[in-house]
This record gives sequence, C-alpha cells and structure tokens, in this order.
Amino acid sequence: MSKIRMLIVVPISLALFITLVFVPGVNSRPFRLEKLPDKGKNWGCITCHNKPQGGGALNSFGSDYQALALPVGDVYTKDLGKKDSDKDGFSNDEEFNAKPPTKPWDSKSQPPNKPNAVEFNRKRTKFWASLKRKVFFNRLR
Ligand SMILES: [Ca+2]
Repeated sequence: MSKIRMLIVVPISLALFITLVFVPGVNSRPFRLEKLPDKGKNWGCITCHNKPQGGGALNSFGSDYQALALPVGDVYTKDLGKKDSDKDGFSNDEEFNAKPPTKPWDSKSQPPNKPNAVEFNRKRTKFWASLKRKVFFNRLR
C-alpha cells in the first residue's frame, strides 16, 4: 500500500472504529422501536432506556418489555399492554393510547382521564357546593 493510501485509509478506519465502538446510540436497536404501539415516534429510545440515545440500563417499561415481549419473539403482547409498568394506575396500552400519549415508564406522566381524578373533582365540587349552601343559609339567618 502506498504511503498516500495509508495516510487516507488508516485515519478513516480508525474514525469508523471509534464511532462504532464508543459513540452511544450507534449500536442501538432502532428496529425495536417499530415493535412499539407508537412505533417509537413519541419518545424514541427513552421509551425503554434511561438514556435518550438508547443502550444501557432499562427503565420500568423496558424491563417489562424485556421480560414479556422478548421471550415470545420480540412482540408487544396483550400482557405487556395490560401491564402498568410505572405503577401509576394506567396500563401501558392506556398510556400509549392517551391523547396526548403519556410515558409508560414515568408515573408522573398520566393520561388526563384518570377515574380517580374525576372522582376527586366530583367530591371537591360537592364539598364547595355544600360550603356555599351553608354560607348562603347562614346569611339568611
Ligand atoms: Ca402506567
């Protein structure tokens, strides 16, 4: 190999090697995003991983995906959909189907139509209505 070719090929090969081995996300598995109900359009790799670029530790949804979806052929199953990975009271399906969708690994991210929230609002409304009634009737006395 000529000296000029060596000066071109070696740095390019070295840069390629460093990119493939050390740059996060290069060895990620973007094909798996296609398996998710939202096709990974909402959050990308962070749907399953702690790091947005993917790879490394899994979040609670990623752990459930690993436990329930991988053994049956890397498929988002009904069991995974029914599971509440972040323990916020909403199934993963409810979170993916919420409008707007909420994060199935983040318990602080919840669909707006939580039944308990509706019940809470109903009780709060009843409380204020009874308080207004009491104040109103007390004024009449
Ligand atoms: Ca949930």
